Amino acid sequence: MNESERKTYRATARAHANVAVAKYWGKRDTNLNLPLFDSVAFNIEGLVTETTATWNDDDIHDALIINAWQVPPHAMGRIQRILDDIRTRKGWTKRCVLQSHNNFPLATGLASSASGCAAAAMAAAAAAELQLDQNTLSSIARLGSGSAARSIPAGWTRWHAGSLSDGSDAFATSIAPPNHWPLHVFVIQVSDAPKNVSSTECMLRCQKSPYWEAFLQQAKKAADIAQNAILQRDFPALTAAIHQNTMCLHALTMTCTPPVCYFAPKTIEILQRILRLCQAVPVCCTLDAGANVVILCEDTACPFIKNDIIALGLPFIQSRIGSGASVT
Ligand code: 2P0
Repeated sequence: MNESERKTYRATARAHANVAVAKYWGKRDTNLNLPLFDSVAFNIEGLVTETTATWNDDDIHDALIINAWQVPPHAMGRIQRILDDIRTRKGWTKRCVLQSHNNFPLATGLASSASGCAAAAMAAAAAAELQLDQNTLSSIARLGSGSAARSIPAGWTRWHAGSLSDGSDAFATSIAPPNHWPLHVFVIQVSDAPKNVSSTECMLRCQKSPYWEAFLQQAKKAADIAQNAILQRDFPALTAAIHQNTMCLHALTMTCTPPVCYFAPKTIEILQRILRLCQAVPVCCTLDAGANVVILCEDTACPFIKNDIIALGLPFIQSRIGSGASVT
């Protein structure tokens, strides 16, 4: 082995969780995580995964350690697809150790798989000294978890469903930078328990719901509607779009077999309070596949959020629209 092959290939990257205002829910290809339609999301500055990737010739398996917990081999599938892609581009047989730290609970609908796979893709590619453009990195992150494609670009993002069977046109791009619209983001942690049905599994079940076709019709229009509201900084339009899209998604999960209800009692209490508040002040909310609630609001609504929502005493994070993934 020559000297250059012995050198350490290591890099660290960070990525933020993202939450969709027009949701991804359904795949045209399950292996490549290719979506059926476009989705639109924003990154959350305060929810971060930081990952260090080290490529070496000594290990016989790839490894992922999250917050000091070693992920068992049978659960490595998602991350394996990312590392296999990078290995193929390099023509390497090296293995990769990923050491990852999240500053928020895993698998609670806070998109830890999105920030995790985005940080892993960026760190592993940088450690391998690959010069990849943002679209390619977004496609590689997508192999681990569909929504991770949206944690690569900055601010408000759109994940293009694309039409090619190899997925090379199914990446996310930024539609507006973080400072385009200085909204506040509150993440209310209703539960830190892992969700009992994964998004991947629930998406599959939902395609047999009697409401699937109706959902699909709404979801295919949702990205354009949300993008227009964001570009025009039109809060009432964003509120209407995000609430309709969120409710359509959860109505759908509740009508699959067996049904999935991601709400906890406190989720409904917060939802009802926000639905009341939003008639008077610029605030709206959404939920992903979990019990936690993500609230967006303008400055003038912050005191109302503190009085009506934060007063419930649940753990929360107050943040802003986040930046894209970066090598640190
Ligand atoms: C989204 N979610 O747009 C939607 C809304 C949850 C609810 O993308 O199977 O973990 O790995 O591609 O990315 C969560 O799904 O699913 C998700 P896979 P992923 O954010």
